[in-house]
Amino acid sequence: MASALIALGGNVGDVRATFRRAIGEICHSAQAMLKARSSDYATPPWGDEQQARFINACIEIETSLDPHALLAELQRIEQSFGRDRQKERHWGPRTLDLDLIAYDDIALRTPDLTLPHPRLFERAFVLVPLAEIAPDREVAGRRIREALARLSTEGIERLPDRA
Ligand code: PH2
Ligand code: MG
Ligand code: MG
Repeated sequence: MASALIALGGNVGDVRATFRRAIGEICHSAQAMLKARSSDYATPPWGDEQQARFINACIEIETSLDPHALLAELQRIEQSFGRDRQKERHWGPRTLDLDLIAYDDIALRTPDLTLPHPRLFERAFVLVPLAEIAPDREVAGRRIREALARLSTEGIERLPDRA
């Protein structure tokens, strides 16, 4: 079994309900066990600022799928929640985004998958939830909590748990 870190994001629809269902689906279909789940966070839109704020969260799973099989499964789940890559704009609004951030200590670069995620260290909306569940994990030789300390977390708000 391998440990995978997955970032969740979205800003269309009832994103928190989508997260809950998507996490169930990931565990079911990715032959995975949920090891940790962060809180949900409201975050200012990054990249394209003319859109609604996002909800973001991170999970850690243990999975027996290899990285490419896991990615395919995550993309299938995105589609089942209404994602259509043909119609959306880069960094634009979306119902559900599932990004594979890290998979054990594997480093790889292929056309469809780079590990660890190449923009992790620029994105407080990923590092804040990740630091909640894995502050001491090292990714690409950097400790998550130390990477986060270099970024502004302005506008990021932890949301209270939902019943
Ligand atoms: N995802 C994007 C573009 N911008 N901004 C925030 N705050 N959170 C996201 O998940 C996000 C984003 C496209 O994937
Ligand atoms: Mg993304
Ligand atoms: Mg994505």
